[in-house]
Amino acid sequence: MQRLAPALREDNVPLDLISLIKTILAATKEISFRVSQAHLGGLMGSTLDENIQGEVQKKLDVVANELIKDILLESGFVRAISSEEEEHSVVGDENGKFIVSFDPLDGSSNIDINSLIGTIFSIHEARDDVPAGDAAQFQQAGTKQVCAGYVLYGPSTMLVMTTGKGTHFYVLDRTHGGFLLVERNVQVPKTTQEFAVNMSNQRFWQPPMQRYIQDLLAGDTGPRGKNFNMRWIAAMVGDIHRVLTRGGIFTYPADNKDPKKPFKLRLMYEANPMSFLIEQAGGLAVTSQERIMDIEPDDIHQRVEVIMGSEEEVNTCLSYYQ
Ligand code: AFP
Repeated sequence: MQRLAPALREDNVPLDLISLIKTILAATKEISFRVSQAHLGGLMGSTLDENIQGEVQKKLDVVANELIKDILLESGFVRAISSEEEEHSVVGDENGKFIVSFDPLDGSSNIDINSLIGTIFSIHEARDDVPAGDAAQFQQAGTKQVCAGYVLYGPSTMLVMTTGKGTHFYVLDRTHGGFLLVERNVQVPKTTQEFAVNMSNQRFWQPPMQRYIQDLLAGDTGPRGKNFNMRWIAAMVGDIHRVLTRGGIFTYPADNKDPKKPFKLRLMYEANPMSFLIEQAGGLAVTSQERIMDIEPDDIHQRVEVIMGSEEEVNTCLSYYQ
């Protein structure tokens, strides 16, 4: 099995980007170890603080954020970083070629139940026309990502990553400490009979999504004429990993539960990197109105509606909005 760096060189990924990727992965290997230690490492449960999103921070959220932030800022490769756990972007090295957005630990509510969690990252080239600390550094569409990926801390620790030349799966080999390529050019099946959505929000959705899910639930006696299965892991990394592995549609639709917050998922460090991975695997990633990666961001913590996965099913879902 091929190691990570030779696999990236084969895809003609520039050496400085390979170095940055290896830097991020060094932090994720440490996070993977801390996650596996669970209670033994004294990192279960919450801190007494809330993050910028108004969510209670878990101790592991804070540790994972510090690990990635510190290693990136010391590396010299990044001009600025933004994280789910940081209110503002943080300036790195003036000569750094890249900016990185990340969710240090996605699916935090799964930490205490020993279920799937992961780290999501998205890399853009830094803009030379604005200062490192300028908000405009991060106002770059998803189409401009040069790399995106996640590390899933599951029964095995897996890296799923794209640099724009397909989406590839790697597994952390603990015997030598590196990620090994296990599947090149993963493809999301075009059709599916599986969907992922938090059904408890059903009454808050817009009518098109209500009708679409109702028709899935009607199964072979309804207009779709086939039965659908439902899965919800409550960690986007877990749900998207399933979609990349065996197909499906994943959605976090707009809802009116809190009129000030119609969307849940974050564009820069959840929706954009996952969209890049899904599109590179032949799937679709959209809102009910547009392609996610075309959105011009105006804030690092911006939220967005998400519908992604198997091409035919995403198109069927979109047809309910037309
Ligand atoms: P956290 O990373 O803040 O725990 O949120 C996870 C998440 O953003 C995404 O990974 C899940 O798909 C979604 O929230 C789960 O949302 P519900 O709370 O509605 O299940």
